[in-house]
Amino acid sequence: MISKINPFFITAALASVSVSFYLYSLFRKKLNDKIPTEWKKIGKIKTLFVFPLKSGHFLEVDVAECSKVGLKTMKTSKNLQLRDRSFAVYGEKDLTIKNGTTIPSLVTIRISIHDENHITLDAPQMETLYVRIPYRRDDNKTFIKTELRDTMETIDCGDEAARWLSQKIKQADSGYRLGYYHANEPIWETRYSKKPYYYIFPDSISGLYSFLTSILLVNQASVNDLNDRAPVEDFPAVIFRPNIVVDGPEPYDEDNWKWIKIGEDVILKNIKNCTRCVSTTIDPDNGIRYPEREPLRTLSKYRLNKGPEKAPLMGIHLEVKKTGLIKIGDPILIA
Ligand SMILES: *[C@@H]1O[C@H](CO)[C@@H](O)[C@H](O)[C@H]1NC(C)=O
Ligand SMILES: *[C@@H]1O[C@H](CO)[C@@H](O)[C@H](O)[C@H]1NC(C)=O
Ligand SMILES: CC(=O)N[C@H]1CO[C@H](CO)[C@@H](O)[C@@H]1O
Repeated sequence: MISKINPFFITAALASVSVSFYLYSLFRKKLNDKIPTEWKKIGKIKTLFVFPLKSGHFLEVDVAECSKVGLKTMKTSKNLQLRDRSFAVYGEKDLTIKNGTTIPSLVTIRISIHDENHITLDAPQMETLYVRIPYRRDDNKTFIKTELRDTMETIDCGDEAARWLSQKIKQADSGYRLGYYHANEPIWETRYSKKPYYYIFPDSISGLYSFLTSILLVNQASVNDLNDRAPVEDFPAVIFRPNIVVDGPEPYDEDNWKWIKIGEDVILKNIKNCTRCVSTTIDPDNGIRYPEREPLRTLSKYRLNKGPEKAPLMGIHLEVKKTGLIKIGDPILIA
């Protein structure tokens, strides 16, 4: 009986089943992605941070533009805007992006605006350096390796910046270089992830040289709860390197928010909880590690992730679904 069935028939049936299944899963995905219409107010924006340099010092702002690739400082008379994690230090030889885990002193390096073509590099015990923002047409592109992705383009900022950074980091004339991501014309090369549990995340969620998504949000109540449990010090929320700090809800409420709306325009989607590493144990004012691996040690005692990554959790990674301006005091709504 079976042998009488035309094999073409079987193939066609199988193909139509898989096509329907594929369409169904696309539909499911679309459903999950539908922006809700009912919102509940849970708090307001307490602080906003931009980190122009990956793992570098923070810039506290009152207002920011929330773009697809993260926060951007407002246009001033100097006509230059700084984007979150648009600069990164990379190794001259290994062409690998550096972070606070291996170089804690990065946290003391400040990037600010000098004029419309120049940024300022500042750090304790260092003379201020003015660096021209390199143009992409300078034909000075390099590919650097990042934590989760194979390669990303960077535009090198020149030898003077490289010497200054190498002096600051290891009192040498070379070794480290400054890279810049020209996000006004984003170019996502091979930004796929090397870790299986990040593999499903598309390019559209990514920030520039940020670890994963374009926005990290931290709830002040969760930081307060951690401080209540920690044996010493009052750790500031900024050590978790958030872009948005929320004032209002109960500790760890943020774990369950699916969608976040800020003010009238900006809509963000919760992508994943944030697993924390030792770069959260560095004092942002001097780059010195807090004693006893705190506050990570305390956090590990009660907030260890049960997922594939064994690390304590603080904050959530967000994708920007709708862009716009955000400012301190703006209401935060969730769905
Ligand atoms: C920091 O850099 C180290 C060494 O390259 C890497 O193993 C680690 O995953 C990075 N961590 C983060 C959070 O970027
Ligand atoms: C964090 O996310 C992981 C999946 O990556 C999940 O297994 C875990 O339950 C989440 N933890 C909390 C507290 O939401
Ligand atoms: C003008 C400029 O920034 N030139 C730099 C381009 O990048 C290389 C290294 O990748 C540097 O050596 C140049 O100084």
